Amino acid sequence: MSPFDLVIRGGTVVTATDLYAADIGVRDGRIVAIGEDLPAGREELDARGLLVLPGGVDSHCHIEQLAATGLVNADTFETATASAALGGTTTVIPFVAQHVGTSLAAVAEDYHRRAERGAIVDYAFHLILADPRPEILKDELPPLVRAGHASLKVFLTYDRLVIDDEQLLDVLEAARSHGLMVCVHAENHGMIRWMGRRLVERGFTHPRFHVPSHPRIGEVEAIHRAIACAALLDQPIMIFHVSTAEGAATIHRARGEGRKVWGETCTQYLTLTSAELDRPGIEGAKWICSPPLRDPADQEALWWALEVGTLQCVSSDHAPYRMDATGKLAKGPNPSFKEIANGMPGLELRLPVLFDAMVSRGRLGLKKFVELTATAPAAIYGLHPRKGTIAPGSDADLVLWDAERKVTIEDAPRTDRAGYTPYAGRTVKGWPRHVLLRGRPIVRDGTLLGTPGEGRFLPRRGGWAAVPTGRPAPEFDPARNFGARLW
Ligand code: DUC
Ligand code: ZN
Ligand code: ZN
Repeated sequence: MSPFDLVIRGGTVVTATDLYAADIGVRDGRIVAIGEDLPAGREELDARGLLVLPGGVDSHCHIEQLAATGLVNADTFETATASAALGGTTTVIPFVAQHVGTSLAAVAEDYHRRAERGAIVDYAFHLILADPRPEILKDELPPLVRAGHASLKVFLTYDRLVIDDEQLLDVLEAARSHGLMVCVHAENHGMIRWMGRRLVERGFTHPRFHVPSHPRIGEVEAIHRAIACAALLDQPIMIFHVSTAEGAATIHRARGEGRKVWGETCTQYLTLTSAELDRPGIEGAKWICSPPLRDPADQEALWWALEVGTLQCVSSDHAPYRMDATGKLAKGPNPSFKEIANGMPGLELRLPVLFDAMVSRGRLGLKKFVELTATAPAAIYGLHPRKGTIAPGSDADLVLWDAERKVTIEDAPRTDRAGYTPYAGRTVKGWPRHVLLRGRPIVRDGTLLGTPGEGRFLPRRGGWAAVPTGRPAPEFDPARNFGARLW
């Protein structure tokens, strides 16, 4: 009788710290052995010529989420997590999205129900607090923490989601008392409204004007304010989707001062620029997201911030809307940029596009790729070592990755329901071939085998993890200047 249900044989194992040839033995969905020439398993998977990576952890994606505008993302838990699986992601952290006047507990129950039915990969949730009134924080939050929720999200912009500084402090205080991480969408609401109104009044309505309507300094101001509020209470925070060099520099300085602040950017901010929005007609709407895509100089600064540990995660911020009346064009065929839903699909292509930019093109290398896309998000959000690494005892969530395969990305059909991808036409090198979730193949040779309902909720304990902060960060060096507009 074999000691293993499955042996993955002959691959090159990659973790955030190591790269070596080994077989992996799996039993009851977990890794139980890593070594040379393991005995035969009941089943075998040939990994020769392939990298064996931990399944991706996408710690920021919007799935089947009702926006404050009344629109729902184009996909469902089934289609979104199918696209995650096909792209090598085996854990997602989407949102339970409270709106003003609603009960957080009831909303959480609703998202749980839909995820239980549809999810093909494992999942946790961040709880969005749009209405952190006392009874929500005092009565509804504690049972949710006991049920395994360990992170919150707040918005410093967006009508009907924005909270003010006092509310932010209330949330930070509640988070502190339960040991929760607080994730922040950090942009200055007043600046965005003021700029947007003036641009539209003057007839600047084309999608390209979305970019100046979210001023760079507005990101800096809000990041700084969030860090200051968190520092007042000594509460850890995560700044989501950092888009500018100055935003990264703000986090860099705060970390240098010992603040408990972490930072994330997304594949699109590293690989696309605001030039995408500058297309004829309404086409640029496909690339409208917030914060907006920025400049090549920002990309350089973000890569640098990832390299030195100022930012720790690269997520997708998957938020797909179709280019029709159900999504981007809900306000008519020729809307102003203010009327276009924010967001783009990204769950499926987060890893392939990033692998190409980061590993195939020789930027930060394989181990760092694993760290940013799996290990660090798992650690920061309390899922490590069950998720995000390859080690005895970890879930056998594994991606057998073909580092040589070249793929030219096409618009459609893709598994998510956006109907387009922001990366169409790009040729990338490196693509997932097989994907295992707890030892079961959910993708084999690029074909989806996973079934809806197979994904499991991952309860987490409050008490944010002792997160590896990486190498001591060097001084931020304005002389490198990353192009131009530091301030
Ligand atoms: N911005 C967000 O804050 N959320 C979803 C998508 C987007 O563009
Ligand atoms: Zn956001
Ligand atoms: Zn988001």
